[in-house]
Amino acid sequence: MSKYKVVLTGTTWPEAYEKLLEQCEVKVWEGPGPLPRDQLLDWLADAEGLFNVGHVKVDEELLDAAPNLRVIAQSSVGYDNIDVEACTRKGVPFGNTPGVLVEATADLTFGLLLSAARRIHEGWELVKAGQWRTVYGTDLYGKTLGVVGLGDIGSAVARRAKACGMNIIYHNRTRRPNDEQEGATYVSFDELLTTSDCIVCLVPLSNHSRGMFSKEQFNKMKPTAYFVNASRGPVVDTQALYDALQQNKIAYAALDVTDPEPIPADHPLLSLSNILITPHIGSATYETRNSMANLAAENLLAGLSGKPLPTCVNQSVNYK
Ligand code: 8YV
Repeated sequence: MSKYKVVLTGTTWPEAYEKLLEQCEVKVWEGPGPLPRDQLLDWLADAEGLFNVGHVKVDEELLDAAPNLRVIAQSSVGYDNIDVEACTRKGVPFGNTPGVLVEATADLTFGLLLSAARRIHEGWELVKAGQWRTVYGTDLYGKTLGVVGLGDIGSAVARRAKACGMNIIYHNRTRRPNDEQEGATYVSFDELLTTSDCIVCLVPLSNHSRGMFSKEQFNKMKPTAYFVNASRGPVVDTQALYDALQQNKIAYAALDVTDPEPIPADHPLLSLSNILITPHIGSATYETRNSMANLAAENLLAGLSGKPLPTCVNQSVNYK
């Protein structure tokens, strides 16, 4: 039986790659840098599957350049880079990787909050500089955590916060049915902004959420507030965040995602002392990334053989 023609926009984990090689003839971009768009479109001319390792933009242009494409798999839970409606219209199922990255991303998100609150990273920098002195932070115990986007990852963060004695409130576009059992109280966005001691943003990037944290929102927060973003950079107006931190409208920010991303070393945010930034490592553990790649490979191979994807975003799609 001839092998499926598949394009990988970057290298993936060995276990997943071996799975793909069993059934696929692959073209894989090994760098340097991101796969050039014209090269990708050329490779897609006869491709049946696309394994999207980075967040390559999948739009009408790409789909039109890939007439034989039968499935797209991406190793991420977020898919703001994918025109899902166009994929559905073109009969191309798209699979992401929810579920497998929840605990790792929640660990990193809560770790950012804890490091910011207790200045863990500042303490380490002082020790390295030969300055053995106290760095004061703030208690999380007894404080109110406001989760914006209480989904699977948000719930896992709330679980961690509850274990640290925090009170949990949240705001979603729609209330979660079992929120009280999770010990999370649904409030309006405004009430969350004005009453939270710590705010964690975990909403997917969409036309609704883009720029949802801007000057107006930061001005409503407590001047002692800690703000954490582990969703997507463009959910936050970067200039408004810089101004809020620089003017002490809020106490501290901890980000795993930025806009722009990657954030350049000379960006004004990096000149501030009340911020901590990590390079989009929410799901970056060996175990979790391997699981994500394996799930993405399962999605790809299912789509190539005309079977339902284990985690399909556009389940209404009529396969080609
Ligand atoms: C990245 C993420 O995708 O899953 C997501 O939506 O943002 C992260 O897990 C991961 O870093 C792979 O690029």
